[in-house]
Amino acid sequence: MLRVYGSRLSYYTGKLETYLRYRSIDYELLPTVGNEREILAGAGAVQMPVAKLEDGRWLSDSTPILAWLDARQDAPSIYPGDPALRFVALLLEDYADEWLWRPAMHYRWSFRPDRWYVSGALADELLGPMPLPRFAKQCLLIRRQLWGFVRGDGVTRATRAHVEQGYLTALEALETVFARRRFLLGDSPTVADFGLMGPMLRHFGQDPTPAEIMRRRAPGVYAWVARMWNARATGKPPGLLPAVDDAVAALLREACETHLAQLRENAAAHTRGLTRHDMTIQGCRYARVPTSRYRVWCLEELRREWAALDERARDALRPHLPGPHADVLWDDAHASASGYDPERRAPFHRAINVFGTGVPR
Ligand SMILES: N[C@@H](CCC(=O)N[C@@H](CS)C(=O)NCC(=O)O)C(=O)O
Repeated sequence: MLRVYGSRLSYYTGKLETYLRYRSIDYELLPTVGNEREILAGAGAVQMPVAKLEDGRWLSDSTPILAWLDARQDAPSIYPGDPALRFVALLLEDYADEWLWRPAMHYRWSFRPDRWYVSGALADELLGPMPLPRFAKQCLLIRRQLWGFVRGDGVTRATRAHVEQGYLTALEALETVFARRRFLLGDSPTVADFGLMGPMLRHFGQDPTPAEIMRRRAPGVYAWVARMWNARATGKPPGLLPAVDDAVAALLREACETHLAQLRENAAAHTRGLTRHDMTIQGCRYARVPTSRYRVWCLEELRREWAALDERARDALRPHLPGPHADVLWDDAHASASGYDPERRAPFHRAINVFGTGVPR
C-alpha cells in the first residue's frame, strides 16, 4: 500500500493516480495540508504528489516516481523499447508536465466559474480545519494562485491569446491522433499518455471552461481521458507505432516551438543568475517569467537521453525536431548546470519545487 499525499484536483497527482490504477497498485490518498512538516523532512519539498512506501522511504516528483515504479514491474514497460520512440515519449511527457502547466493554471484561475468551483473544492478538501468561513478560504486560494501561477507566470493581456492557443493546439493534434488509435503512440499507453493526463484529467477535462472546450472541439480527447482513467495493464505486447506519424509529428513540432524554446531561455537565465527573465515563444513575448532551477534539471535529463541515442535513432528523430529550438537537446552552448540531484537518487532525493519554495517569488 502506497501512501500518496496530494489532492483530487491536482495536476501531477492525477498523473500518478492514473499510473497506479493502470498497474493496480493499491494506494491511499492523503492530504498534503496538515502533513507539511513530515513531508518536508522526508521528501525535501512540499508539493503534490509525494508518496511514502511501507518501508518509510519517500518518493517525490511524478516523472522519476513513474520511472522507478515501472522498472519494478514484471510486465511490458510504459517506456517504449524502440530508442527513438522512447525519446519521443519522454519529450512529450516533459512538454505536458512543464509547458501545458501555464494554460492549465490560466483556465483554472482566470475564469470566474472555474476559480469559484475549484477554490470551493480545494477549500473543502485541503483547508477544512482552518478556522475561517469557506468564502474567506476561497478568496485566499484565488489570490495565491492567480498572483502566483497566472499573473506571476507571465499570463497578461498581451500573452493570454497565446496561452489559450497552446491548449487548443494540443487538443487539435491529439484529436487527430485519437481518431486513428486508442493511445498516443499505439495500442497501449506509454509515458507520453500518462504525462498528458496531468493537464488533461484534473484541469482541462474537469474545470468547467476548458472541459466544455474539450467536449466541443475534441470529443476524442475527452473519450481518451476516460479511457486512460479506466486503463489496466494487460501484459500483452504494447503494439506501438513503428515510427513517428504526421499526427505525432505535429505535437512534436509544437513541443519544440514552445517547451524546448522555454527550456532554452530558462537555462540561459539560470546560467546568468537571473530570478526572472523574458522569453519569446512563437512570436509572443512573455515578460519577467520566473526562472526555474527544476526545469534546468528537466533539460539536463532530456539532453542525457539524447546523448544516449545511437545515430540511427537520432537520424529518425531529427526531421521531427525542428531547429533552432531543438538544438537545445544537443548543442553544448545551451548546457546549464542545475546542481540538482547530482547523485541521481530521484525519486528518493531531496526534491525542490518548480518555482523557489512553491509559487514564484
Ligand atoms: N515536478 C513535480 C511537480 C509537482 C507540483 O508542482 N505540484 C503542484 C500541484 S499539482 C504543487 O504542489 N505546487 C506547489 C504549490 O502550489 O505550492 C511532479 O511532477 O510531481
